[in-house]
Amino acid sequence: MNIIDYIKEKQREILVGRLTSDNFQNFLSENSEEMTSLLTYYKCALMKVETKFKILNEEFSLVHDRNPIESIKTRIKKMDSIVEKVGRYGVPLTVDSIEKNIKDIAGCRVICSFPEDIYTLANCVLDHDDVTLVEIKDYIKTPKESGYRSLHLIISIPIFLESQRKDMKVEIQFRTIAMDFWASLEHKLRYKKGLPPKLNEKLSKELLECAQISSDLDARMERIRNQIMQASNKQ
Ligand code: 0O2
Repeated sequence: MNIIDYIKEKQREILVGRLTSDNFQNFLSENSEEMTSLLTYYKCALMKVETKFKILNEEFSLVHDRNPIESIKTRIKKMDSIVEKVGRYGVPLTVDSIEKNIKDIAGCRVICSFPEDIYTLANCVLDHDDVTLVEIKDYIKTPKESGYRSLHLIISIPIFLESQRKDMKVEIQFRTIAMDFWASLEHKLRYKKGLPPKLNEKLSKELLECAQISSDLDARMERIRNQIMQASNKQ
């Protein structure tokens, strides 16, 4: 970790500590019911999104005789991460502001077999008439400085409650197995405290190289897959 990242990390820790200790405690005790409802709505939206991908996977299996999805993981963002983002974005710590400004409270990670599957599935889900695209970040076409690769979509999807409709935002991260393998290890390093800065820098560089190697491997495996498919179509 370089000195600027180190300072940013410390500022973040102080900010989270400050928010967690005073404002945050008050906020939670005054809004626990509303926050619980909001998080439940996100959970419902996640259930809908996960089902969409399960259906698409089944249909692919039926029509194309293969499953493009290796696994699906869902999560609701932890309260301290929500508060950290509220602080970092400098937005008010209120339930409405959290719902408006923090777009990744509900997260769905779709792990695909091949890079092409990512775009096929993303386009399929965006074609659904109950899905609205809010934001797209393509870290596959333009990887992050760290080497991170993934396609992030923020979508809005309605949930129908007893007497109202609510449009909820869900972040979908599409990755291949190789991208996910890389991101998990890099995530561990990023949150590993107390590593000497020089070692951290060396490992970050090495991980950047690994990101390129795994991207090359993804492309190579996809080429092999395409050749197998072409050959079996000719038979
Ligand atoms: P959590 O709750 O642990 O999942 P931000 O830049 O944070 O203000 P945004 O749009 O959320 O706003 O950022 P970004 O970078 O588009 O997406 C954040 C999420 O992508 C992260 O979640 C990670 O899951 C993943 N991610 C982004 N960059 C990296 C990276 O360099 N390495 C790894 N391993 N994952 C990355 P959080 O924020 O960790 O939250």
